[in-house]
Amino acid sequence: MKFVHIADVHLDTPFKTISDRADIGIERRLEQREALKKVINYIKENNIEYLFISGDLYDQEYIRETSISFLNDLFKQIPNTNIYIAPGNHDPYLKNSFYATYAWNNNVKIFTNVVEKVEKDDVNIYGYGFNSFEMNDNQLENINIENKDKINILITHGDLNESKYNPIKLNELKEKGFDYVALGHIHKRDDKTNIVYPGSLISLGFDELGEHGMVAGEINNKELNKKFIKIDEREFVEYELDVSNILSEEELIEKINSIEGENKLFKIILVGYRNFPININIKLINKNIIKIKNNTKIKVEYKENNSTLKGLFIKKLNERKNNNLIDEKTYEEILEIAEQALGKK
Ligand SMILES: [Mn+2]
Repeated sequence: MKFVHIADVHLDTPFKTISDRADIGIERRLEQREALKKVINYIKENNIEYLFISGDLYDQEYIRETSISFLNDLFKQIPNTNIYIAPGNHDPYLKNSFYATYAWNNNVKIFTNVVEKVEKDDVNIYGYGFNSFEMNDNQLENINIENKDKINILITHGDLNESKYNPIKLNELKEKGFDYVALGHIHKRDDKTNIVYPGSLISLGFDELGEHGMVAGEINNKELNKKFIKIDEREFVEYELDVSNILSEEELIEKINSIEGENKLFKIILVGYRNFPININIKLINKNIIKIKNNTKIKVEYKENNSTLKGLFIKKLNERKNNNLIDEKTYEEILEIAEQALGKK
């Protein structure tokens, strides 16, 4: 049997915090839809019999019916594929959720928080999911493989660490003896041979670096073969830029705009000592750079000195800082303003 396993699509998530640019949300949501189309095309082209979706398919808070229809129309395009969904903590099977109320195509099976077993010719598929935003206990005690001769698969959304999200102990899960466990929840890909997190289908931000996609697998005579297939065209990349030798805002903007990488979305982290106040207008920056973080420090080029106005000022300022009358950040801001007002020397 051949399957595709995806998780953590988070359809309709707003992508609000990943960028300084206002238009990144709609752009990324378009890419989310493209990613889903790619999954469906792969299934069509390779006659995949099973699609496992291990939760967080959408964000309950933001999902719109139009997006559910988009999804269901894709599912209609693969009528010979059995689709199994185990709801997660972001898309729980609530009474008023689209899982419960929408007229899904008949090849779609949505699990609830009660363990169910679906029997197919050579495969038994077990699944359960969330029916609220938290699940403190797992359902493993309610699952026992009945027929070891068949291929046995478990689909769920959960955490292999202690948490409020269906915590499962890895050794207890291994003892159950599934041929494949299709997990979701952890957005970073994690492959423990036959217990697999495919990771989020597309990256949701700079805490999800690297490639993102799906797992395509095949189990024959109880032997598992699988591969990761990259689906997300984009890759989030963090890039550190030392500004210590950059002397003007123009030069800094030129340096930032020279950072290139095909299909990469950059977060630029400015480090080192700045020679001028940094406050870049994102409109002047190339589009593949979506966030700029300023971690630079002010360069102090003068010392305490009783004979100059600046030296005296620094002495007083240091006294205040040492007595905890001003914090580090305020201290740096004052220094920067002082340098502009009183000159470099
Ligand atoms: Mn998730």
